[in-house]
Amino acid sequence: MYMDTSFVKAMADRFDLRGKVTSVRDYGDGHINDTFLVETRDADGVHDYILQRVNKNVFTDGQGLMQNMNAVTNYIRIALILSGGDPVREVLTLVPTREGKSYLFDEEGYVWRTTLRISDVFSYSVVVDGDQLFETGRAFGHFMRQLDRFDASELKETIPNFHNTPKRFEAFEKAVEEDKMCRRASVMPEIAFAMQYKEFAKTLVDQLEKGELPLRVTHNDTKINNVLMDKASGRAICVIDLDTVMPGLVAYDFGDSIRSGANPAAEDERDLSKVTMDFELYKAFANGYLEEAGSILTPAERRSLAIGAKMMTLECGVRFLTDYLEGDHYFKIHREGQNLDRARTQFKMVADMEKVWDEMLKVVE
Ligand code: ADP
Ligand code: GN1
Ligand code: MG
Repeated sequence: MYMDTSFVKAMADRFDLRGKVTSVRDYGDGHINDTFLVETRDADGVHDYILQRVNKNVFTDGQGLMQNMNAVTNYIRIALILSGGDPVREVLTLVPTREGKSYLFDEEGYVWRTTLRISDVFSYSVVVDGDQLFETGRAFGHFMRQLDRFDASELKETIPNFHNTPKRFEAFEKAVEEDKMCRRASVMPEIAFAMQYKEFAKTLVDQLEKGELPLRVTHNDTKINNVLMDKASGRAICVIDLDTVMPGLVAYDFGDSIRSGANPAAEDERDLSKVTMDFELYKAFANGYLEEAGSILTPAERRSLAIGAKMMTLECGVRFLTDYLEGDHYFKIHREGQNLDRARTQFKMVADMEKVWDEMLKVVE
């Protein structure tokens, strides 16, 4: 989304940054928020910050969201200090506004916030080998364990029913029925593919309702680019994008990383012959995740990880297709048909998972 540079600079100026703002530029490739890299300068040199405008259509309770982010980052920071970790590089640090608040609202009601930019890092949008995904798995497993004793009742549900897959199907069926953009006829095979999974979609929420799976504090948006990696060592150092940290199932976190990481092609790749669910990458992620979090999971939760992989991939495909049918108002697009291409890659991965389903279960059990 285009935003006037002088406006973004003025927003940056409202935070208590070191020195004078010298530049702002678009940053990152998230589908939801608007992210900017801000550079400032003072007598000590150049300083970098990450400024974000939170998407108010997606996150309707900006205040609750920022309370969550404050609570979670403060909790992790204390744990890092007590355990000899690095509280500057291993957790996000919110920079206060000039009035001492941790965020501000602009005139249109958008939340703006600033974090210290963690330096000398990179993130993967696709991985090329298992070691990279093992590291990502370790990072998200570690994050879940860090929050194991965090009081979940402190957290607002920033997006209600975020991973309630049956509800996602309801929204999908409504979009199919309404066909606002007259796109339905062109996506009949994709609609049919998704509809085969309507029963399966209930699996995790049913298990949760029956008490077979525990609610924990989970990240819920464990796309692989939400882990920052240290340039020097290649090791994962910080989990970011904390807007959806709330009570959830471990299957969601495990699953969304497989969705985004076990495919060696891009999320919007048009050549589906390049898109696969790479079983070696799946195993690598599972090994990293379980190394960190395995000891606290119940047997039912372990089994649920594979289900989560299929569920999150299916759910995300359904969400992309819903958005395509509704006119692309949720996920940012950079070209026509991008959400449809995204849906197709997800469904291709689900189809691939069916071929190795028993092996997928075995790895996590
Ligand atoms: P979105 O919700 O839109 O995905 P993110 O919070 O993930 O937004 O931020 C977008 C990108 O900006 C990330 O993928 C990461 O590359 C970068 N980023 C965000 N915060 C920081 C930070 N504090 N330090 C360094 N890079 C960051
Ligand atoms: C969005 O913000 P980002 O790009 O990390 C979305 C996720 C999807 C993902 C698909 C709040 O994540 O749920 O899995 O796109 N985040 C939200 O790429 O809806
Ligand atoms: Mg992100």
